[in-house]
Amino acid sequence: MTSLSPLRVERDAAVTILTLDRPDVLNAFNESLTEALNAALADCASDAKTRAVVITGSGRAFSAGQDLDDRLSTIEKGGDLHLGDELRRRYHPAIAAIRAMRKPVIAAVNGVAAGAGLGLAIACDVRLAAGSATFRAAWGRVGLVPDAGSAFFLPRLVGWGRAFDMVLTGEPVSADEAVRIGLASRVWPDADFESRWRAYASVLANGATEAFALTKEGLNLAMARGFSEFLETEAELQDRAGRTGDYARGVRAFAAKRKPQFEGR
Ligand code: T3D
Repeated sequence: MTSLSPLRVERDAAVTILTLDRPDVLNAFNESLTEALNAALADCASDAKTRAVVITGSGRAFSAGQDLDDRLSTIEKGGDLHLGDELRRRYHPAIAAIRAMRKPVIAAVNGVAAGAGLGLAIACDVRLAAGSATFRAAWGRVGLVPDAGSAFFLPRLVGWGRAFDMVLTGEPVSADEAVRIGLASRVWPDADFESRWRAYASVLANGATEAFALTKEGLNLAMARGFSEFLETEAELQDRAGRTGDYARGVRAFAAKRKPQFEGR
């Protein structure tokens, strides 16, 4: 397997580790990162030697979601934004690949997971959190709707009311709180985090991989029926949100490091 920048791909015995590697922008997803992630997930699916996959981030973040600088430049040029198409082309294949992967996919959430970064984490089978990690349903702060499958998975993990609270306020959820509400399953101190997730992944990679695949198939059927149809609805909703003035106001405010003044449309 090759290492595709800006994604580091590492094999540790039967575990393949995918590290989102744009630390200067908190591993925000640009075109090449989503392309590399999709290619690496396809490799993991077809590689018989890979029996568990870990997704993590380099530096102090898991991922801050879509690269908003890329979106700002389109907005300032007066270009047409088709966020629904972006989701269909770049994010939905990754989320669908994780759900379809016939081996465990673990999110080792080493720092902040926001927007589509949170979506990626909650599409995984298990979330392991570093003590300093935070989970932010940040979409509302830039005038968007939850995406990368988040409106599907978040209420299933934390319940309807808590999901609404997270999405409407965008407030960070700490790692301890994430474990308490079922958003993550383990939290370990930052200093031990990497050794702990490596050990955890190794246990899963040495498990009954075919039985795990069948287990995942059953859980997908029990909890994720309707997921593919949902992704299309999500794309349509995000397309509409991406055409509002508030989205442009949100992205400009983020770039200027100030609070957005939304007008509600
Ligand atoms: O295709 C589509 O467009 C549709 C998909 C949309 C889904 C999305 O994911 S929309 C984006 C959702 N994400 C966000 O809104 C999060 C944006 N980031 C933040 O709110 C904050 O950065 C954090 C709360 C995550 C962390 O805050 P903090 O204070 O620890 O760090 P910071 O200073 O804000 O960020 C550090 C640097 O990373 C900074 O750059 P600088 O000033 O050092 O040059 C910042 O601009 C950059 N950065 C952080 N997030 C992004 C980013 N650059 C581009 N895009 C980002 N999402």
